[in-house]
Amino acid sequence: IPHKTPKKIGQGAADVNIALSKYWGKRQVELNLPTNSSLSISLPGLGTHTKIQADKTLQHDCVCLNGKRLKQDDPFAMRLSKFLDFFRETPNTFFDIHTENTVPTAAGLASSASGYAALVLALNDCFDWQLPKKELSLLARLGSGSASRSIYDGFVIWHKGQTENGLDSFAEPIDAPWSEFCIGLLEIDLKAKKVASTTGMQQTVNHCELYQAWPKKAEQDVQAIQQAILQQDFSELGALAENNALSMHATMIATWPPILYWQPESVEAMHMVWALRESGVEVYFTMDAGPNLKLMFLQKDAERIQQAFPALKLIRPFG
Ligand code: 2P0
Repeated sequence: IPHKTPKKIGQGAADVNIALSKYWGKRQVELNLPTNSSLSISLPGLGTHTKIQADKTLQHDCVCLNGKRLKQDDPFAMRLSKFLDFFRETPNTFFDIHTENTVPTAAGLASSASGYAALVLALNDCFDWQLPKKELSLLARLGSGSASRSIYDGFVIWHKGQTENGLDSFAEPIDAPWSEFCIGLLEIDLKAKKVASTTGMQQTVNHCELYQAWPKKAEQDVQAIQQAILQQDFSELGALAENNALSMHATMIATWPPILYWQPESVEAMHMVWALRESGVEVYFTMDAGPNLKLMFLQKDAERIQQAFPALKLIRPFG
């Protein structure tokens, strides 16, 4: 990072993303280096907007989340301050941060992904670094792994990288807009999750025998899903993504103590998706570290799917 003095109020905005091939497990915790590559789709209009200003008169960082000033010992504020330690001009330069989420915080909709991506974009503006996106992605990764993917719109691959310093672990866009591709958000429960992703991942890596099989499968899925995107083969994409999500959840369930993010209503919704598919409507689901489902389908089937799930929030990533 070029050493520059912070100039002005910096601003940044980024969207959340949903992984079609998941990031689950770190080979190095401090730098958020993943055990496997992952592939996502960004959701326009759902995300985070952040403003940041360096202020030499402050005694500590001041964090406002959705208009509410957080206490210094709030876990969200502490995680943010730890990340900002990378960027202080002097150890006593603190920041005033205002961040607004248009997704519920910590409800399995990856607000940390859009949050750290927006923060890095705001820092880039504040310090006038003018960094290329690849480097912004790398910096966002240091805040939260999945944030590396939220630097871009559309389909995105985060390459796991191999080096110990992580300079080769960043995301890049896949240039393949697909106007018919739809995502539907099925909110089961928006309360904050009980097991944070970071904790869940480490518990799985350390206490699940099935996890051994995961990194190889994940790498194959990233490649196969990328092919399906490039060929616009929706059936292949949906099947691979649903299987990838269930395989990730299988490793969580098989860890000890077990981690099960699903609620009874999540399982009910899975059965409804499978029943719809059997009736000839092509719809697939994916799930993250929470009880909510994200459906994948094509625009031509949107009406049928909306009828089956009236509460569905429809998003057209390339609309
Ligand atoms: C993903 N998740 O690929 C996976 C699927 C959750 C399940 O990335 O510890 O908040 O900050 O690097 O990025 C959520 O994990 O974890 C996540 P940290 P992060 O979307």
